[in-house]
Order: sequence, then C-alpha cells, then structure tokens
Amino acid sequence: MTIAKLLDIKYPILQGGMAWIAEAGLAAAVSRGGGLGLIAAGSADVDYVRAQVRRARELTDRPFGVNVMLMNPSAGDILAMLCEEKVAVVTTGAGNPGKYVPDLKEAGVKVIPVVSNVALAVRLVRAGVDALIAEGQEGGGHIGELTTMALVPQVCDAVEVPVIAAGGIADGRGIAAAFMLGASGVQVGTRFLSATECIVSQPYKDRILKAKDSDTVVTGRPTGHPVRVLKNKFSKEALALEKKDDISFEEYEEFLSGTLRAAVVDGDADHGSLMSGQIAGLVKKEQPAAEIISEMFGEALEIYERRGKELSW
Ligand code: TUI
Repeated sequence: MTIAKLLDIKYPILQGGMAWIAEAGLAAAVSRGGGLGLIAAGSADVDYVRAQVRRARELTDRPFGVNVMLMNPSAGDILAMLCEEKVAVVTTGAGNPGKYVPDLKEAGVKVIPVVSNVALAVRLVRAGVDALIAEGQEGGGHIGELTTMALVPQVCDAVEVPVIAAGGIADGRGIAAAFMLGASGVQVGTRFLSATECIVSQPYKDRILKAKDSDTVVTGRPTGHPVRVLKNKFSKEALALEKKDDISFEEYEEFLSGTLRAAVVDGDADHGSLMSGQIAGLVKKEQPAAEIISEMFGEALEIYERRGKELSW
C-alpha cells in the first residue's frame, strides 16, 4: 500500500507537527496542496485542539491529521477527543503511543507515530500502527540519536508497514534519497516554516531564511530531552546552564518555559527557542505551501527520470 493511497493524498509528503506553529491554516494549505497537513497539539489543551480541527474542516475537504506530543499532560484527553471527532490521521511524537493505539484504530483513525530507533518501531507495529515516521537527528525540535541516513533503512528492514522519512529533507533531492533508503514518503517541517500560510513570527521566519548549514545546535542533551534549535542568545544561555553542575532539572525547565512561544508568537528571535532542522540552510524563500509541495515532488521526479539513467563513477 502506498502512502498516497493509505492517506488519500496526491503527494507522499506530510507536514511536520510543529508545536505553536502548525495550526489549522497551515494544515489546510498543505492538504489543499496535495500533501497531508497536520495540526500540532503541542502543549495545548483539548478545547484548543478541537477548535483547530473544526476550523481545518471549514478550510478544506481534503484529509488532514493532528500531531500529538505525548509529553503534554493532556495527551490522553486530546487523543480521546480526536477519536470522537474521527480525524483521518494522528501522528505522535516524544513518547510511546502504544496504549492509545486500540482506541484510535477502533475509531477508524490512522495512527502514524514518530520513532527514533528500531526497537520502538517494532513494538509499535506489533501494537497495530498503520505506518511509521522514522525521524533522524537532523530534524528540528525534540530529536533522537540516529541520523536519517542510518535510521531509515534499518527501520525499513525491521517492519512491514510503510515508513516515512523525516529529518533533513527540504527539497526533491531529499525525497529521492529517502525513497532510495526504502521510505514510502517524507515528513517535512523546516521548509514549511517558510510557507506564506505559516503563522510563525516574521523574525523567526527571517532567521530560517538566513540560516547556514552549521547554524543549528542541540540543547538539552543532559536533561534527556535534546532539542535542535537555531543558534542565538537563548541557545548560548541554555548550553551554558547545562554545563553548570548545580542547576536542578526544575530550574532548567523553568528557564525553557515559554521560550518557544516567545519565538513563534512574540517574535523574540534572540531570547526565544527557534526550533529548526539542519536543512534550514536550503530554505531560501517564502512560498505558498502548495508550491513547496509541487516543487519538491517535481524535483524528485526529475531526479528519478534523468539522473537514474546517468549513474556513473
Ligand atoms: O516530537 C518531536 N519533535 C518535537 S516535539 C516538540 S514540543 C517540545 N517543546 C519543548 C521541549 C521539548 C519538546 C518539539 N519538537 N519529534 C518526534 C520525535 N519523537 N522525536 C523523538 C521522538 C521520540 C522520543 C522518544 C519518540 C518516541 C520516544 O519514545 C520514548 C519511549 O517512551 O519509548
């Protein structure tokens, strides 16, 4: 079964579930453009997410999904509401959604968790998920240890369900490479930060558009929650704090609190957390989401049609 058939979409491109950023407007624009748009539940409550689902339904007849960040204390209630609303697809991040799979399947919701290693991938396939997103540490936000290049083929070999590659994919070359590794689709986050329909603050967007290859850094490694962000005053301070022996987990959490919102909503590009993948250096201009999708897929097809026959060494 192809991803496009499984999800009833035109292109095998899923939008990443970016907390505070991916709301109904972006999700609907991606779905109208032939991909699968996602509303990010992030750290929001049930009522916010329900309202976003209903808004997306007003904006598009195409299928869309909701990404549930499992560290959110309301994750269980949000998932129960998504069953009631019978959303087409749920993706999950930052945890193991195994215990929720039976109820989601019963409600007819397709379940596609993000995994960052083979062990969790195998467990979740046994639990009955429809597909998996294998996300490498090139991605933005909360990440695992393995790179996309190493993770994707190993997950593909370990499971029978379709695998969607994520982390470091922002153009047609990334799509073509992901398919060569055995993936059946891709998830794209950072490139959609530059979408015209993306509500992220202009200072955040501008930093993405100006970013170079080595402009991201991973904060939070000692806390067990590594998060990839663009380098700025916030990331410098975070790394300095992590090095101190006398800082408690609670103090560090307090320092992080509200920093993503500050970047996304308030436009504080110096003191906010600018979550971004390593591929930001490839994102050069603002474009409508539909154009991003058709351009990326067109490039991938061209690589298959032309370069596939030109392999030489
Ligand atoms: O979830 C993400 N990326 C995210 S979530 C997020 S919101 C946030 N805000 C502030 C601090 C931290 C997070 C921003 N970016 N990507 C998917 C992902 N999931 N990456 C890694 C994982 C993951 C980690 C552990 C998946 C499963 C897992 O399982 C642990 C277990 O219990 O087995």
